[in-house]
Amino acid sequence: MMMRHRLFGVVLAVVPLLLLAGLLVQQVPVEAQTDANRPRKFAFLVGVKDYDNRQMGDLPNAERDITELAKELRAANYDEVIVLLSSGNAQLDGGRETNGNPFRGGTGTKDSVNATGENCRKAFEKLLARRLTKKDTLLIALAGHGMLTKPKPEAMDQEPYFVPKDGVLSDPESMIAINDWLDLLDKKGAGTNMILIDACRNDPDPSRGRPGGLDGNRVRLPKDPERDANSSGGTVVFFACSKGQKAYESDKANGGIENAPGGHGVFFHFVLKGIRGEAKNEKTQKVTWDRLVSYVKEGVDQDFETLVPNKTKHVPHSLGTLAGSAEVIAAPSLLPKGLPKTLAIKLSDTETLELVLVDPLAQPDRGEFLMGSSAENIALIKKKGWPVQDDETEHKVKLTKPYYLGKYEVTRGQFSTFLNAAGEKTEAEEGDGGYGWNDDKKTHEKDKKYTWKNPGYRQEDNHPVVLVSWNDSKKFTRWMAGRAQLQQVSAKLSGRKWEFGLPSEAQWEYANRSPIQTLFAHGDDEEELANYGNVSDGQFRDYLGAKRADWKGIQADDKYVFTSPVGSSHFRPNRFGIYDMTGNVWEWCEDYYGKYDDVLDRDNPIQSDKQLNEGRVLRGGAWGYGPEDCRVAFRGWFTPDGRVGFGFRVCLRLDE
Ligand SMILES: [Ca+2]
Ligand SMILES: [Ca+2]
Repeated sequence: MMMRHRLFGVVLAVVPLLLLAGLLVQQVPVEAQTDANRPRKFAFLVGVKDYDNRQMGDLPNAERDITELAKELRAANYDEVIVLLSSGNAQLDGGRETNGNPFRGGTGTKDSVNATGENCRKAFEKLLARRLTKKDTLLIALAGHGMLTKPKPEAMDQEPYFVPKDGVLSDPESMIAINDWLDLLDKKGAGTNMILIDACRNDPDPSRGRPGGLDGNRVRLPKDPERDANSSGGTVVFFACSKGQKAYESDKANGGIENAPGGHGVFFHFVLKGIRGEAKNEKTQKVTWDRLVSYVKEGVDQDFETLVPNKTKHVPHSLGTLAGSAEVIAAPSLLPKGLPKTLAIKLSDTETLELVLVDPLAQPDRGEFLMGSSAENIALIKKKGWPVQDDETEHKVKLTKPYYLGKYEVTRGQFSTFLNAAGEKTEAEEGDGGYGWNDDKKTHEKDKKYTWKNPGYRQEDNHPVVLVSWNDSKKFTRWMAGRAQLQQVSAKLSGRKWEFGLPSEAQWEYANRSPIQTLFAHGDDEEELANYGNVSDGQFRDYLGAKRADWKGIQADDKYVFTSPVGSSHFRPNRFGIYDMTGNVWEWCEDYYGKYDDVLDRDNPIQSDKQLNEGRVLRGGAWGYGPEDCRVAFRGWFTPDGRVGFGFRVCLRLDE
C-alpha cells in the first residue's frame, strides 16, 4: 500500500503544472441562418419549480421538464429556444453552476432564469415582435401551477391562468392569461402554434376547494380559418389533464433516458419520450403533432399506475386540429438506436463476460462533462489534508460515441480461461515475477514467485485478476475480440463497427462520474466509500498491526483486507450499473499517461501519442490505497510491462 510514492510519485513530480486558462475550451454558438424564405422554428418554454408565494407548493420536476425539452429542440435545430425558469438549478446541467445560465451553447439563445410574470410577458411580446410568418412554427410549453379565477355566478367568466414564479393568486394581473396569449397568437403568431400545458399538478390554493387546476375547458382557441387543400397550420393546445383532474409527477419518469437523475411530470415524461423518437414516423423520421398527441395520451393511459401508484389517472386533453402534418421535431436520434443495454460474451462453458452500455448522447449531459478536479474539489482535497495532484487540470470533454464497459473487473477465472485457450503466459510468469504481498512484512515486494496465480494473498476465481501488465491485458482484449466475433456480436450491435480494448481515460472517468462533480462517484464523504468499493479501510488497518503507523485509509469497515469478489453485494454499483470502478484493483486504461492538454479540443479524446515515457494510465484506486487515491479524478500510471496489484476492465468501442 505504500506503493504510491514508489510507483507513482517520482515521475508525477516532473509533470509541469498546467495553466488552467489555456485549457478552457471555448464554445462558439452557431448563428441561426437568416434566410427570409426559410420556415423558422421557435420555442417558448417556461418551467416554474419554486414559487415566491409559499402558499403554492414547489414542483420539483417542472423545470426539468422544460430544460430537457429545450435540449432536444436545440439539438433538432430549432432556430430559437427561449427558456424561462424559476431558478438556476445547477443540477440540471450536470451538477455545475454556469453563471446562472443552465445552458451553454445552443443556437442563438439567451435564457433567463427568472420566470416572473413580467419577464414572461416581455419575452413573449419580444418574440412576437419578430414578425413570425405563416411558414413558421412556434412551440410553447408551460410547466408549473395553473389556476382559474374564482367562480362567479356566470361560470363562463372563469379565466384560465398560468402562475409565474411571482404570481399572486388574488391578482390576475400578476399571472399569464392563457386566453390573452391565444389572442396574441391569433394576431401575431406563427402559421403553426403548438402549445403544451401542464399546469394542473394541483390547485395552488387548496382553500379554494376546487379539485385540479388548469384544464382546457375555458380556453378560447383562435377561430379556425377557412381552409383549402393547400392550407396548413393553425393553433392547437394540449393539456396534461381534463377538467377537474389533477396531473402528477413521478420520480420514476425519466423522459426515456435510462438512469436519468430526478423525475418528470407524467405528461412531459411522455412528451419527451415522444420527441426523443418514440412517436416518430419511421418513414419520414418526423414526430408530428398528431402523432405526439396520440402517443402521449396512450402512454399516460397505459403506464400511469406504474409511474404513480394509487392515484386517479389523468387524461391528457387536446384542443384544435392542425391542417397538414405539422412536425414538432424532425429526425429525432437521441434514444440509443437499438443498442442492447448489456452484452454477454461467452469465454467458455462456465465463464461469461458481461458488458454494460454507456451511451453518452443519451445521458442528460449529452456526453459533455468536466474531466479532472474543479477548484472546488481541490479546495476540498486540501481541507481533508490530502496531497493535491498537478495532473488533474479540469477541462471540458465531449464523448459522442456509445461504448460498452465491463460490468466487473476481469476476474481470475476469466483470465485463466484466456491463458489456457490461447496458450499464453503473463509477463510476470515469463519474466522475473512481479510485486506481490509479503504477509510477514505486511508490504508489497518484488519477487519471481509472485504472479497472477500467487499475489501473496488468497484469491478465488471470482476475484479480479492482478499482476497483469498493460501488455497482458491488451492480449486478453484481442482474444476477447475473437470470441465476440465468433458469437456474432455485430448482429447485436445493428451492424456497427466495433473494437475491443481498454477504456480510454475519458471513457473511464465519464462512466464513473457523469453527471456528478464530486470527489468520488457517490459524493464527497470518504467514509461512505465502504458502501461503494473495496479500499484501505478499518479492517486493513487492524490487519496491519504494528505497521499501522504508515496506514492511510477510511475508518469504516468495508469487509475486505485484500481483493474482494467482483460485484460483491457489499458494494453498490455506480449510476451505470458498473461495479468496483472505485477500489478493489487499479484498472489499466488505453491512454499513455501525460498532460491533458494534448487531447484538448478533441471529441472522444484518447492519448495515443507517447508524451513523457511509456507509462500507461491506471484508474480507480485499490484495496490497499487510501481515499485520496480512489478519487474519480485521480490518475496513476505505470510502464506497460508493470505487474503489480493492477487489473483491468474491458471496453467495447463503437465507431458511431
Ligand atoms: Ca478494504
Ligand atoms: Ca477497480
